[in-house]
Amino acid sequence: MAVIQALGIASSLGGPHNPHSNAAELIRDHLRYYATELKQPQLQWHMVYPKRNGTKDAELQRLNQRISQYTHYWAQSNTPFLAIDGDHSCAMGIWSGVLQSLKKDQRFGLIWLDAHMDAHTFCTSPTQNIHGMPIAALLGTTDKQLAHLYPGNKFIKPENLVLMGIRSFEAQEYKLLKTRGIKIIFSDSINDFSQNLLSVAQQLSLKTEVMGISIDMDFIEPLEAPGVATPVAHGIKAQELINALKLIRHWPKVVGLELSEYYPQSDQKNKTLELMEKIIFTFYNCKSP
Ligand SMILES: [Mn+2]
Repeated sequence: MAVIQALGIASSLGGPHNPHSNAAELIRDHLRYYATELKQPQLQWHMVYPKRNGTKDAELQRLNQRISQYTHYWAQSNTPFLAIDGDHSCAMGIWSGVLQSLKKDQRFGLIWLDAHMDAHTFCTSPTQNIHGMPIAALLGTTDKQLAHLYPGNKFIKPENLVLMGIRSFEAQEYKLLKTRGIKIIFSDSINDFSQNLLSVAQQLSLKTEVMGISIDMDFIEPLEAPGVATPVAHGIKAQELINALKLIRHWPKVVGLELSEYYPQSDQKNKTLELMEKIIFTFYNCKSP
């Protein structure tokens, strides 16, 4: 199988806890152990570490700039990639890079699986945590402070973004998304996630040439994925996500997969770590260890 470019981002600068994240390193090391036995998936790892100087905003701005250079290059050369980051603020760099790589006739569709809307700005966020803002940034509906953190000047079109699994949000976020007509599938309206995801992917695929999937691990039921920074009850069952990913894993339009918000300190007996590995093995169609 083709080599998958894997980007590990050792940052949780945008979250409420420690700014360093060892999430990507843990996954990389576990996968390396299995990969020697199974020889799959063939992941070529690139690690990105935040540089420790300046303000948090300045660090995140530089970090997302660097992230976007990787994904820009991979998307431009149609090279599939996996990105693992400590918190969802890195999605700004990951998907901005893909947006910048688009040729004139190409459009980009993003499926965002998350318990939260991540559509705050500094003006509306009660916590000021930047991991709650990447959707607003990707849409280009920011305040000045958030705009400064976003690399590039290409934004996602509202009609090409779908949020699924939402069950925790503030009124201002809902308003921002609603006024732009963004499709939101709330967690409590999902009965058959595989069918829901398949139909979302099919619809997006009709109007876009390049697609991406971003999975915030808090999308999943917290009893099955406790290792997240901001758990919310009543998530999607892990097995439902695995089954659903099997339906879309070989779509040539899907250039990248992001796994975000793994917070090892809250994990229980590596439950979340092992689930992430299962997601990666499933998505890249390898035998699960
Ligand atoms: Mn998120």
